[in-house]
Amino acid sequence: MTTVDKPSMGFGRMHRKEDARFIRGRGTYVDDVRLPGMLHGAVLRSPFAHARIVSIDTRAAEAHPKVKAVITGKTLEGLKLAWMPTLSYDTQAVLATDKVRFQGQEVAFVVAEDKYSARDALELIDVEYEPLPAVVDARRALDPDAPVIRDDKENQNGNHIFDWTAGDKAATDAAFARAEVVVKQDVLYPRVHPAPLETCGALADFDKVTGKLTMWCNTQAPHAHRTVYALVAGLPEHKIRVISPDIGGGFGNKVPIYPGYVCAIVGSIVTGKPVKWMEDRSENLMSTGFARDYHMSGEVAATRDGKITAVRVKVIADHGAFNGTAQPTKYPAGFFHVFTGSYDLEAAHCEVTGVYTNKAPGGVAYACSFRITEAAYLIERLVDVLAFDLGMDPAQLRMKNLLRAEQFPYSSPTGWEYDSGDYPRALQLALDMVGYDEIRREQAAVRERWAAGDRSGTLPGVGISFFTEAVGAGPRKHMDILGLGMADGAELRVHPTGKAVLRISVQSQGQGHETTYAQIVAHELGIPPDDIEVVHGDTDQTPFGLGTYGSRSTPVSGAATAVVARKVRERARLVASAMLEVSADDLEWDGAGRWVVRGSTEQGRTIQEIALAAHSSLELPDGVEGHLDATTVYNPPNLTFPFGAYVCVVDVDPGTGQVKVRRFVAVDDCGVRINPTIVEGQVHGGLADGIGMALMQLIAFDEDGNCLGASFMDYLLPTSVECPSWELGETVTPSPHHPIGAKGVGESATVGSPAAVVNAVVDALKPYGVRHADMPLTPAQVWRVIQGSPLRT
Ligand code: MCN
Ligand code: CUM
Repeated sequence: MTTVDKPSMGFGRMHRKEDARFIRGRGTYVDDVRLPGMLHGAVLRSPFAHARIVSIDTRAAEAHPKVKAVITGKTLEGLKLAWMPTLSYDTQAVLATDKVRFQGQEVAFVVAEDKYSARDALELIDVEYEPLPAVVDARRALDPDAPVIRDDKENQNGNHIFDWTAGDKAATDAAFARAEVVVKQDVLYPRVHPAPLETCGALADFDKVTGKLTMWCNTQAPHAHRTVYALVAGLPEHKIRVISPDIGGGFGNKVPIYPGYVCAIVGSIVTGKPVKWMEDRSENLMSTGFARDYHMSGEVAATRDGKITAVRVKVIADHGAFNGTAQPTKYPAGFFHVFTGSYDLEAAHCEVTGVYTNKAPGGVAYACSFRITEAAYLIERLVDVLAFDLGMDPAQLRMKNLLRAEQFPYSSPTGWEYDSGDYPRALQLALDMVGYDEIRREQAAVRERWAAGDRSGTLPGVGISFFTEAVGAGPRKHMDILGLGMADGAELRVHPTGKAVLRISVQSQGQGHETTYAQIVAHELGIPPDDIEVVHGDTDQTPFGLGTYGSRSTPVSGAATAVVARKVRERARLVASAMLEVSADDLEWDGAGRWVVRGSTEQGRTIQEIALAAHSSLELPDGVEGHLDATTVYNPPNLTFPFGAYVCVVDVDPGTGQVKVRRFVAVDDCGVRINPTIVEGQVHGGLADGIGMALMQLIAFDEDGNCLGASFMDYLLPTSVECPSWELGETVTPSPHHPIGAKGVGESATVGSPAAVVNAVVDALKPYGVRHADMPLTPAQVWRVIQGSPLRT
């Protein structure tokens, strides 16, 4: 049994329905699925970051007694599948034919009776490579002498992918020309990786007799994948079924289509047997969708007393060897142009240049809300740099510049319309919760002691971050991916006994959709959440929609769910009017599951009674259909704009460079909370992400493009040891355009927290005159920063 705060209203704390199976080990992940006669695939990967393929000899592998097929780029060329489209209208090699363009790129695929034999046989494939110089530093990618990576493309201009701008350049330049103060800072958001605990994988089962392809795959976007398979492989779309079962974390890593998926499909077609492919940890870290890799240069114009007037930004975006990012077509830099953040500016402008490098493709992942991570980090770092230069308190500087409640809905200088917010209230709450003045007093005492020559102990630092997100992609007139509009369907059936089945197009990777979507229906219809089954992640069973990423599920599918439940409620009203023999206009919804006669609420019918009547022989008025089932497609009118105020307190040991996060206060506003426990879980996860990125995570490469550290020995995930006990607060500013006033929250804390941690560490190092330091602030990095500081003694 699950417990609910207010069972009749649906919203509130409730244990997750799906946990009943997860905590008993009864989840079904892709690797748990076993089909009769199933074979196993393994991918041979390039050891070089950039090399011409001279020859591939597969004879020894084919001779392995347990090997059923060896597939190379040549095999795929015959099927016109050697290249596939990416979600950004680029192409990506499924298996390399001409050259390899990043270390870990897919070169061949072996299908064998078991996975060990498949892996063994990889070593029997002999590939002759001719190494080429690699492009590793994105800032060098456009140099005239840089080797050209994508010589497969016609009319390709060096390693250039796109130039993109937003905002008003002339107005911004004018504001800078007038400015009393200008600060400038280069800020790197390094390459990091979402590293979901379950790696990517698929089980392809092509049935030659029916022509049907069933694809078990841990994808965040099953419907979009089905459509892309249909377009790429030429299979009819109704003959493709994508089943995305339980997923052990996605974080954007499971949005793209990876070569291994296509190889599994081809393997199944070639062998006539189901073929499973699961990557290992190193493959996941080396070759699948990474995150960030933005080289940003920001400038802030302000008055001497700290009123920010304009922001100007230039970015070199490293997209790796194939432009495989998943984001709405119109926005090659995602939603980076929300970089004006939470502040009231006169003007803003950004220029983003995307380049190819000899690294794995990707860029949009790791709870980024389409690059809002980069944007929020940049502006929050810049505001602290301004505070540093002006000698102002960073909390006061933010208070002075935050948008005020009466400015909403707010049109931003780069084209967004923020739906609702009360920013100063959230920041004040966070400052109160942390006891800001008290911590500053403690810090002042330490700094005094330090200045007097006693340098024992650690240096305390306080970092603030205020962020605004834009989530819920998106309005069809502005947003599509590969031409597919970003609306989502929902279907709701109510059985005769009043139990319901909700079918949604989004796919949970751990966010608890089976619970929260049931709660939305419960809220609208008064059917208890335990009586509502939520079906998701199977294209044969659910309506079309673009999937779960960009924290779009609640803003889009959550809205679709409320709307479809309201449709059912209206149908129920007509049936109730027949039951009660009163006009439908005389009925009102009591908010707790009953249609009642206006003015005499004891006369009414529960939704369960109405459901039974809707399936019975009760005579219904002309034009009223039986049953209560309904469907809908929701096209959001705008994005939702959640926001938050975070304060981090750290203690830095200047002797070792060690950073300890002492406290972390997070005030989030995601509008109406469907399930506060789940929201808090999402925030906890995102805060841990922030500590990971700020202090320990980096996918690094040497100058030849070798990936340094494709294992959890080098790529560190934060644990409870590194994380403090989170202190959460909330404000609730409902979204005015969302049917239940909810905004997305799944990525908020990942977006907002890195800046708070970095600002805190830089603040701690103020006695050394440190104004900025790039992530990750590992002990070595902190130590380097101190060594390079002007005030080191
Ligand atoms: N929710 C709520 N009230 C709100 C907003 C959300 O109760 N006002 C609930 C939702 O009903 C849902 C959860 O919080 O159960 C997250 O909702 P939402 O913000 O809509 O985000 P999505 O469901 O679209 O999830 C995507 C988001 C993304 S893009 C990444 S990346 C990320 C994240 O979710 N990946 C995750 N959180 C994750 N959490 C887990 N466990 N695993 C991942 O892979
Ligand atoms: Cu940018 S990671 Mo989430 O959108 O799946």
